[in-house]
Amino acid sequence: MSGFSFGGGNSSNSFSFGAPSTDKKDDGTGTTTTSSFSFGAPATGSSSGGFGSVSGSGFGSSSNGLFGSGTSAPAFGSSNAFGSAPTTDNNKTKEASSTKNNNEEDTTDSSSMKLPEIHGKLKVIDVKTGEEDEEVLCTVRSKLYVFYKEDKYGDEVRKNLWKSRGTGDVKILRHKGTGKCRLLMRQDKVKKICANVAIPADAKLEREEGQGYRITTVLPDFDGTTTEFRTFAFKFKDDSASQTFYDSFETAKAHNGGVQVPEKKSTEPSPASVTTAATNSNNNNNNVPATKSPPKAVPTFSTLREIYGNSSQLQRQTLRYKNICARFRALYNEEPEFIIRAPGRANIIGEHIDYMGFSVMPFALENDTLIAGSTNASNSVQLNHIDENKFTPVTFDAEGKNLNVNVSNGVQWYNYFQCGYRGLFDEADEQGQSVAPKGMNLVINTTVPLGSGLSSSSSFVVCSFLATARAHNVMFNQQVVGTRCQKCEGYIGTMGGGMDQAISVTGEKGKAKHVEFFPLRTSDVSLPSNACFVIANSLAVSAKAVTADKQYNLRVTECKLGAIIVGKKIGVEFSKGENVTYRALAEKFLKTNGTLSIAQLNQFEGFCKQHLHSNPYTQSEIEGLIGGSATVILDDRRCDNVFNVNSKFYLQQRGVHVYSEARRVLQFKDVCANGGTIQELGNLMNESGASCAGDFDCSCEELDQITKLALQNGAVGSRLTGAGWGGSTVSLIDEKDVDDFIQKMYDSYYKNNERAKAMSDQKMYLFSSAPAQGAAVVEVGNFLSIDDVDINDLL
Ligand code: NG1
Repeated sequence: MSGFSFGGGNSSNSFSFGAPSTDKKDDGTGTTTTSSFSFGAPATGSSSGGFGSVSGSGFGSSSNGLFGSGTSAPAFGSSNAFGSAPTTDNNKTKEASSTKNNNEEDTTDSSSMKLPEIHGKLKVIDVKTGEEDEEVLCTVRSKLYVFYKEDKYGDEVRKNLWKSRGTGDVKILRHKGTGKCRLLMRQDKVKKICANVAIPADAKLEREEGQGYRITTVLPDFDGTTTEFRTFAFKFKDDSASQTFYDSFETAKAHNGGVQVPEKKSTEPSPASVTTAATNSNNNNNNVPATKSPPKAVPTFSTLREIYGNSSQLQRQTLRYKNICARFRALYNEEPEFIIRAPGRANIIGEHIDYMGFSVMPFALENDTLIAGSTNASNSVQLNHIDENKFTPVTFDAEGKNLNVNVSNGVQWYNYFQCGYRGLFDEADEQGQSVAPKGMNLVINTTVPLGSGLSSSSSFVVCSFLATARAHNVMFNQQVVGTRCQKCEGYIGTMGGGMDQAISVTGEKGKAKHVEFFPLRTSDVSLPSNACFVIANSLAVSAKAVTADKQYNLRVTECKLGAIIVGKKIGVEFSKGENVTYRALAEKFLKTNGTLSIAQLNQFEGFCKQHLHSNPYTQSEIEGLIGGSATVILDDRRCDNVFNVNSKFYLQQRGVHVYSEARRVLQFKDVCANGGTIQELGNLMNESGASCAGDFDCSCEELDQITKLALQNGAVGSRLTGAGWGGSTVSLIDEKDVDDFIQKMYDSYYKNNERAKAMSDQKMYLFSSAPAQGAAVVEVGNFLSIDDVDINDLL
């Protein structure tokens, strides 16, 4: 069994394991791979909570829930998907003979054991204890396999096979003292530790969706005498479980930062090639290797300057923070324990493709939601908004994961808070952390204009998640928060992707982000130095939660149906419960899970034109083509509502938009990476806008007018941003022209606009914005000591 070996005897390559255990010698025992097993773990929490039809008023722009629909994963069947699994009598004999040994091993106290030096190349481990000194980053049910290039059974030499190590709880543990993380899996049947491995900082997880939620990775495995890199495969019950594992693994890598995997010396085939022949070719068109940021912690700041810079806004922001503290004091007769802020966003390019799995390019705005809070001794969560005339105060029981986000009588403003609140408990639960719900006192304030397409809803959900987390003394990294908030915002009833929550959490000052999904990850985008963005709100309110059935959710549904039908034509099937996306369609067909190239996206745009007609489809035609009830196949109550109120479905146009827009995002990224001009970027934005207004039909008269005026007034590119049907535009301007541009836009659109006249603050509808800081905890103590502003000067 060759694998990877450690290079160089240099101690800088050393890394730490958790406690080694004597029972982890890899002999393939402890398991026979019979074809059935069940997952005892409770279902994840992302699915419950009603998705009633959405109506009513409230917090303007709405939300999402790509995974949140209670997707029931197909049960794990046989292990055949993993290629040749050992089911021979030989195996059974081995298992039987090893059981006693395993049980003995199980009683071994591993807490004082140390990993010995290995060939002088590794240091003695610094994680010297057992699980009691480690916090659990996640516990997920999994089936585990290890890849063998060669394995001998009697005279039989078998090559390239996966051996099962059984089913059990896989945990990622972080040592409380050293912060180092390891992965541990204990097999159910014989309670044997079947994996105990370090997680190097550059370990890679390969996800193989459509392969039974399988994740493969190469990790250093200590078998009692030697350490070798081995290829592991984890198979989870569904996407959600594999996502949880993925997120925690990435967190662990970040914690173990600085530990490098030595150079590989083996030519061991990739696990994908063994069983699926999938080649993860480098088909990313971007010549510059993307530097993916590892997941980071949500930052804590003690001064507002760190968040808002030295902008002219600093004084206003200071007053605003003082105001929220003063209100808190007046309401609850105490100081807040914390303040959380989470921003809205503008999307530069990549519209209506996040929920189809494709990457987008947004940036965080300075406009944000604030929540000041503390815990209370009662069992009630008290919500007060600064603008209490518009947002009536509300109190609800601290029910944690049992809270039902009830939107059956229309979406109410506080439902968004409840999404984030519930999301925190869902996440903790899924990660195996028990968090007892506490009562909370809270005050909310926002400067993200509602219904403006700038994601006021997600900034509120993210802020609520973090406030609840902070109050309960738990915290997750940015990637986990972004991913979870995408899911939990789905309790509102719209089927959104994860763009808004992702950028609200990961935003950084001065940086636009290329955001990719499944799993969520971001990389920085360097824009040309003269690029400047101006946000112009059409002032046509885009209340997406209210109109979801006829607009946002209809589009998501049209895309899913188009993907199923094109799939039927080209021989790609989706299974029940699978998240149907245009990206998954292409990846299944191409047998890849890498970034799709521009050529591949063009190919699939062509498939949409070829296999879908441009006339609208009816429900019955669709059902004839997909071979059954659309509502049953899509398996999502929110789609049922779509079918109840729509009779025409424009599948070709939506598919063409999605693939062409995904392509434009890659082109935009390439232009930035190659030092291109703002005019080139502007052209792509204009094409995107035309595709949104045309093929995707998500514009409106006001948005069309404003983009036209923007181009006349000096923008090099202008398009609607966010979901559309109202809301805002984003325009790209040469920095030197910005003041002139804003003046011209004011004169040509807002000066005589009645809605604008009714608003005192131009910054709520027309403003330039550089990429701003993402969500953060603000140290209240420091803030409260600021006395140099008069509280009577409040905003
Ligand atoms: P807004 O405009 O914030 O409602 C929505 C979705 C995004 C994305 C865009 C269109 C939510 C919370 N946000 O944004 O995920 O799909 O539309 O690109 O649903």
